[in-house]
Amino acid sequence: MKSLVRTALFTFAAAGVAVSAGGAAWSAESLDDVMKRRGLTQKDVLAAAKTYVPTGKRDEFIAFSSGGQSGQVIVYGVPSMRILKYIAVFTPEPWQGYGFDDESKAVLAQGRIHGKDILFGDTHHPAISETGGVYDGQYLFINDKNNPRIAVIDLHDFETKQIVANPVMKSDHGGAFVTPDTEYVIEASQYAAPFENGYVPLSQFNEKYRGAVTYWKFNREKGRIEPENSFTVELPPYSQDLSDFGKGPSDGWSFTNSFCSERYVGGIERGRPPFEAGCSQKDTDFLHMINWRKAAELFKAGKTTKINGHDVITIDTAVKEGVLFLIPEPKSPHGADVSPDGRFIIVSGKLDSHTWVYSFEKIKALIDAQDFADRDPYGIPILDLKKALHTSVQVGLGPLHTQYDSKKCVAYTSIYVDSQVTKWDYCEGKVLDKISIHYNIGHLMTMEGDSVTPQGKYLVSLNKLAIDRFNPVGPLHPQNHQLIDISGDKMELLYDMPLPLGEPHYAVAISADKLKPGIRYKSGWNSRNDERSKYRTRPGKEKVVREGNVVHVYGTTIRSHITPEIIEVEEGDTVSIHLTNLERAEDETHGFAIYGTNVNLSLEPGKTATGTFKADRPGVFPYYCTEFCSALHLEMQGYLLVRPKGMKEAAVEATEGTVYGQADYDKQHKTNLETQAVIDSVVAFITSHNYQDFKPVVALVEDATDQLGFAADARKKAEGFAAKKDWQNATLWAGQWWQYQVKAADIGLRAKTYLEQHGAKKIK
Ligand code: CUK
Ligand code: CUA
Repeated sequence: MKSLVRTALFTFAAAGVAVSAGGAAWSAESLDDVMKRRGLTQKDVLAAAKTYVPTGKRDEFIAFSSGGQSGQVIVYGVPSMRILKYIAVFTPEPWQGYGFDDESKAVLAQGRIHGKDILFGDTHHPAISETGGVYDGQYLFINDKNNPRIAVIDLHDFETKQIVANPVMKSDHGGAFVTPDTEYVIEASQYAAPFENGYVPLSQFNEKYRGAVTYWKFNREKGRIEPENSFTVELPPYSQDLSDFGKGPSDGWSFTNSFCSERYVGGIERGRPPFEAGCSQKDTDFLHMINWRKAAELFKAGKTTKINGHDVITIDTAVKEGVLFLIPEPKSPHGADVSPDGRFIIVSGKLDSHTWVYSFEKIKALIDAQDFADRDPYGIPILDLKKALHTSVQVGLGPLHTQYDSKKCVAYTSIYVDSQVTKWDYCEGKVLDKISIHYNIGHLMTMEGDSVTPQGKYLVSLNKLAIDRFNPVGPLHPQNHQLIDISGDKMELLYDMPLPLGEPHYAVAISADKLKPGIRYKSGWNSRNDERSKYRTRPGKEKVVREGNVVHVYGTTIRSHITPEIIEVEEGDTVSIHLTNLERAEDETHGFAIYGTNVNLSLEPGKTATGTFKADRPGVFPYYCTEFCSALHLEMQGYLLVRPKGMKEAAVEATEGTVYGQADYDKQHKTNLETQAVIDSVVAFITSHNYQDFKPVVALVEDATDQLGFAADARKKAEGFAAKKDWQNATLWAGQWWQYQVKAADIGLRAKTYLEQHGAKKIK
């Protein structure tokens, strides 16, 4: 056994040798050789050098991409395009225990529609919280188009905390976007539908079907949306689409476009021309402009109508109070993107080849002068397009979305039909550059491109098709995110990243140094409601409490055991297993899964999570830790025994598989003392160096100290039993003592290696 620790030491030493041998092999082949062997051009190598992030190094930006139909959010680094995480949002995700523990099930339950669990979401547009128009890296919001909902993700732990279901909409699209100080999150409906939940025939489309924009109030301190302080502005049934909030001079306003202001209702199966024909007849649709600050005052003044328990400002009130205006926009528009300085709103027409740049200054002057060209059938004032326009630019066929550069007046627009990105100047109204992408770009994103301070440098094109870009994997292709260098005058394509998780509509990216996620929870934390769990359990306080038919198990996990290791219940009981991970060490997550129950917990350091299920049949149900957490991970196990109904409780008494005597104890005891000598030598090395200057090592030393504390406890027990000549217990506890020693040694060696590799200095 001693040799195991020794072997570990030698393995580390041997690894050191292997690294330098590898270094020699590296230099044996020149860059030219590799380029020849792999058929790489100078340009390829340059692109590789611009995106490669060496091992141990990190990315400059972090992107949050919608996961489309997966209902998740994908997190990746830029420029390496390495995927870091899938955040579970609207869909169960077992690795994070999302939808498999009670705490996260409670979050998913908030997203029920008419009481029904909705375990799928069509995520579209993520938005990062802002302070003064600048990304602050605290929260992320994303909408679900199919079931109109908004989710709140806390970037302190990258977990979904809240889902709010829209009380009046039946679908959404124009969300999530935030006000410059994140007071509100916007959600605009897509397909017009009656606000009420009953049946309304399509013959009443114009009268009863409605569009809407909901302003969800966000409480930053609590990190939650407040539905009771949120309101909706009723809109005509125009198929509202993308939205954006104003900033700077346009702060206080929001903009939402639309694409079927014809209000056409199809019915191809009844011989009527389909939606697509009827929804693209007119040359223009409408950009909706809403004075949300004034609307918020109307809400506060009670000038709302309650629908489904939610406050709605009717079209009539909105018109009368002067908070709602329309302005024509090009055919079937898509995208409504406010410039970083807030002076312009850029809209593209999918069936037009122009981007249209509206001047907010002109819009405001027209509204102030009550200079309206017309009114729509619902009485909403319509502004004159020509009078409100700053310029329009021919950017290519099928322009969609626009993003901004750090360079003044420079914008990038995705060109769907031509499969291009067009770089252009929206002040001067001229095209600067074009680059082809593969294929059919939807959204595009620049670094911090939605904020008042875009960072430039990179652009990611989110493509709808991948066709021939990647190794084939069947008829369903991955999506393709292409990384483009925008630091120079000409755009340069750097990298293709396949995304195998649904259609990512939109993404946002933030400077990595603005994100400061924690590495552990306060002990006993319910991470989903951000409170100490009432089920938290301290070491030594594990217990089983029966409340009628419900058996509560208050347990703990720590390398490498789950307490309790044997749970006995009766058939028909409901079993609620609450586990607290006692670890403080970074990345020491334990999992917990139990046969045939659909329970899987992810217990990050400090977290308390609960798995509840009905023990509806007698039997034997092994459980274990699902994260490879330590050398004795496989031994991190236990048994749930479900006795047949009415059977008398059997004393939990195991027959010994192996019987130990004094010789076994003495042998183990000797090993432990030798192991201690090895540990002491590692400790001596660490403490004789300036380890306190290395944060990761300080954390490792803390962890090792914990383990040595447990070792001391186990030693006391072993020696206690030995004194009573109970060699069975003495030997087993001596074995446990050794387990803790091995863990301490493993951690100590990691610390030692780190110090050696990072040039720690010997101190006197
Ligand atoms: S959208 Cu425009 S390409 Cu934002 Cu749902 Cu997909
Ligand atoms: Cu804990 Cu494996």
